[in-house]
Amino acid sequence: MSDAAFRFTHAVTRRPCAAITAGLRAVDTGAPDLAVMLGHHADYVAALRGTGATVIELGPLDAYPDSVFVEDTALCLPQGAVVMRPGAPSRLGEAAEMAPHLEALYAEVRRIEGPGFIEGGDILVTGQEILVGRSARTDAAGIAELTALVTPWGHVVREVQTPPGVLHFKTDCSLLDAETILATDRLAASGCFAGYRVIPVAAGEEAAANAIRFNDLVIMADGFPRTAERIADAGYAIRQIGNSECARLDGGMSCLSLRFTPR
Ligand code: CIR
Repeated sequence: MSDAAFRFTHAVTRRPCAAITAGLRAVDTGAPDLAVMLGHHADYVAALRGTGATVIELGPLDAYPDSVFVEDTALCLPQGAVVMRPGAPSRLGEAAEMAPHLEALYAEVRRIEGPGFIEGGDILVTGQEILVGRSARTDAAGIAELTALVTPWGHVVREVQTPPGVLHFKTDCSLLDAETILATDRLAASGCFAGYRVIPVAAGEEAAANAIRFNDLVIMADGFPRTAERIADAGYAIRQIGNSECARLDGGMSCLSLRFTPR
């Protein structure tokens, strides 16, 4: 089992833009408040930096309302990065915006050229494999193209299913360590985590499942006390960050960064 799945020297984030009020959402609960979101975002970046990592903060991109959710634009592996092809038409251009930043950090950057689609939120890299959930944003052709790109780097890709009505695979799960996954019951019930230790989020706290393990910290959204207690009881150090505004746009802790150790 390798710690490479959660020990990182670098992260990339992007500050939310004024157009965030037009971000995609499944259910409209009102526009996010940019000032509040900026505060949460600053706390998030500080938590990443506090683990000793270098955090590259990119500037706001008003042409792309959802551009704060950088995770969907790329998959960053030790051997190289793969620029995604988002399935949301309004987000397609975000991937091209990210590519030069990755090229500055990595010797090798590959691209999903299509016709398939794939978003980083559907990809969970564990200590042993890469799980990719088929969803409304990620299709079989996108997964096949990713598989062809990363298999030569020694990775094993396994296609799984994002639950119907759930935005991304990682909306419902997170890696806590190389063999431990935090997951909702609805996702774990599919059997896709056989062979892993699963810590279930508490009933009614499904939105807590989108967390990240980043170096010594589990960074999770605040407001989920029973799930936080379960994670702490399992021995992990937790940092809780406000997520009220990103949650209005179906975003959470994983969406806000690319996390990696370039070779
Ligand atoms: C979207 O619908 O694309 C954004 N509003 C939220 C993206 C969240 N990203 C993620 O889960 N990786």
